[in-house]
Amino acid sequence: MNMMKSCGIAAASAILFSSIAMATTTSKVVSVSLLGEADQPMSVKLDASKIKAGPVEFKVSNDAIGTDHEVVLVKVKKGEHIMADMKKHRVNEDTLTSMGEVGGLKPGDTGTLKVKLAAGDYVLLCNHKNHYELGMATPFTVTN
Ligand SMILES: [Cu+2]
Repeated sequence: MNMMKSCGIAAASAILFSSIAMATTTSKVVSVSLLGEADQPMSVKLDASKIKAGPVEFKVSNDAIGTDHEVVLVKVKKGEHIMADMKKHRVNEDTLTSMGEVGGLKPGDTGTLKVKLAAGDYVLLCNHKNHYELGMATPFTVTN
């Protein structure tokens, strides 16, 4: 009887321990690939475009051959399209809700952006001159 009881406690504490361990390691990883050369189509490619709310780690890699890139994570309203400033050929970051960025990536460089995201719609974009207009943006959705 006593044996049974202590086994039960051991099992319960094992479950408790594993759920604590999980809580500290459940940061989801999303790979972000930045692609494109000057005057050619450019893109931000993700290995997951939808995740559940919580901590996220964006592992960003500039996979271009000879062009610097960056990535900015922006919170948007559902269905919102960010317009570029046609004179500056960039989006105006002052009017956007930035959640963070990995800037100044030379070709081959990598960087990480760690954030905690609530459910909603986001966009990952590169705001180097002309890059947004050349296609460097992709939607990202966080669900409950
Ligand atoms: Cu770029």
